Amino acid sequence: MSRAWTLRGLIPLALAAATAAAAQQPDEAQVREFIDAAGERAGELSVRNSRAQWVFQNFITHDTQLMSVATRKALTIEGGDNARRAREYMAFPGLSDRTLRDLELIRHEVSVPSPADADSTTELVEIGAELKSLYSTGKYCDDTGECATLRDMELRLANSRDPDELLELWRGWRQVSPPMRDLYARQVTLANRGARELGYRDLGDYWRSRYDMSGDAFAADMERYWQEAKPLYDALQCHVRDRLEAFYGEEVMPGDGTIPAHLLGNMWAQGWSNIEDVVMGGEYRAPYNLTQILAERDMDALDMVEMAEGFFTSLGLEPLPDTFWERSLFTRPQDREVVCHASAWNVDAVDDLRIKMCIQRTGEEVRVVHHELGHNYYQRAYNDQPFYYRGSANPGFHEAVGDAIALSVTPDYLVRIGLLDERPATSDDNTIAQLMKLALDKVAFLPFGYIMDKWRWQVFAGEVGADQYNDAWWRLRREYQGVSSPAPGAAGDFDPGAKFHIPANVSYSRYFLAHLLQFQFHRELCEQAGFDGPLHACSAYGSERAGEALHAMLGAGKSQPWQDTLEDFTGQRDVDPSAMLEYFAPLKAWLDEQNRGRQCGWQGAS
Ligand code: X8Z
Ligand code: ZN
Repeated sequence: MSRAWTLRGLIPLALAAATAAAAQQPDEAQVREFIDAAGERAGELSVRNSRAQWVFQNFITHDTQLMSVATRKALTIEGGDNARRAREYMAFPGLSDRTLRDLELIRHEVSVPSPADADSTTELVEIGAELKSLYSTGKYCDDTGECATLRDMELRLANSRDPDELLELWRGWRQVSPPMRDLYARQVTLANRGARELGYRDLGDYWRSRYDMSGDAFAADMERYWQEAKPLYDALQCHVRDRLEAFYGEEVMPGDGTIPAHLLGNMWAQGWSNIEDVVMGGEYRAPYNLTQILAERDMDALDMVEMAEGFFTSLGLEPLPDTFWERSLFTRPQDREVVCHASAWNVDAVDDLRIKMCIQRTGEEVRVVHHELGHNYYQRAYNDQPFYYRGSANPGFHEAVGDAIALSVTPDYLVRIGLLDERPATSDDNTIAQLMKLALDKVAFLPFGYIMDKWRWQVFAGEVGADQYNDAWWRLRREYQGVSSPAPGAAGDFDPGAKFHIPANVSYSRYFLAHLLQFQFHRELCEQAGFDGPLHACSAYGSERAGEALHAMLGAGKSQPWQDTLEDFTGQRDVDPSAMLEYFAPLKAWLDEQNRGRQCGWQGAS
């Protein structure tokens, strides 16, 4: 089946014929002219919007919010017009495969498409900015009137082992989201209309359709990847549940096999490494503790960023520009409201690279810093591509690069950069502890990474109305994660809104894919580096050969289907959970041993 046929096949035939009849048959050259001009205009508006968003997100006030709405609106209108036009052109016969693919990219340029009328666009964009503001300025004030930011609460939730305090923090943060619920529902209505005007069933169908295959094929692939990784997750869930019960006692556990969400050391129960001590007890020690090393060496946020940059330059990539250090935000300012959720920018789309983070001195944050620099290095590598190819091969690639690099943060690497004085002795015990620490983040994340969009797919398809948002959310949490709500919900609760990417409208399948892809990337980087040994012991640090292969992949941007880019880099054409399974194989064997005789599984499991 040719790609041209496939792309055209995405548009219902009757509709395509009607659209084609309404416009004049353009020739290839005219369509290419449109593509270039659209890229030029959208490129300009996008830089203007980046500047306004940067100011808004670094300085949240009434006025900066309005300024950000103005530029986002201009971009949404331009993007929407281009997308609708692209769709019309796609209905004509005779266009080359490349042109059809470019039109498809234009059709997907706006992440939250608006209906064509100006009032709807204004309303949609205003809702978007308001949701972001509500989330980012949200605080929880306790009975004594003391107020805490999300960052403060996350830190306490990571370290406290008092179930009452954990429950208060968990419930406290969920007070920010009920005011978002009706705004969110209205946004769903508007964005669905926008998606339909572009030829999709709803916004979920639109989001799923940007992976160089039909949206339905993508949904089936996501499920297939999940099924492949699930036995590893299930083994981890069973062991962690058992250890939590041993630690907190039966009265804190629900008794149905699920884990209450407030006990996992993370505000959303998406990564569990903060309760490593509870899970591993005193018996097994990881060979090093990065949080402790950072404290002992008195490293600050800047040192952590320099450490991450040093990894990329060791691969032969260019240092970050001076402006990166001048313009980035590394720590939370005390005197103003900012969006603290970490992000990476290329404001002028050339090399005005920046990150915006409220860095805390923990090992977990070292990973996030690498994650963000992965975005920056990607953005710079594809900056000379035409506008519509400036992006990652698929959204998962962008999220996987920095994480793949951080997988190379091994004890050997820490010795090489002088953060450990000597290589810790390796034993079976500390290998298991090292793998467990990582699995508590990477493996535990998988079902969460999956359900964030599964929930939205249901919502966007109209299967779940606003008054069922919370119930549908907890059904998925239970079914896939085996995690349950620790407190009965109240009418109007909107727990999904307490997670950044829901109010910020960032699709989340990208992170699920990235958690699998990063192990494939790591495996390839290690191969290029000539490493011979178990995957978890490899660091590609210092390998220019690995760096070259990586840079070639980054530089391709989205100039070709992601399957081709993945094949060029790794020789594989599909996301392959086996790389992650290989990495954690010793841990899986150990977990199976631990779980022998335990009753695993939970009520409501899929
Ligand atoms: O949002 C992020 C990055 C920015 S793109 C910090 N991540 C997801 C999250 O925090 O929920 C990285 C992993 C998952
Ligand atoms: Zn990211």
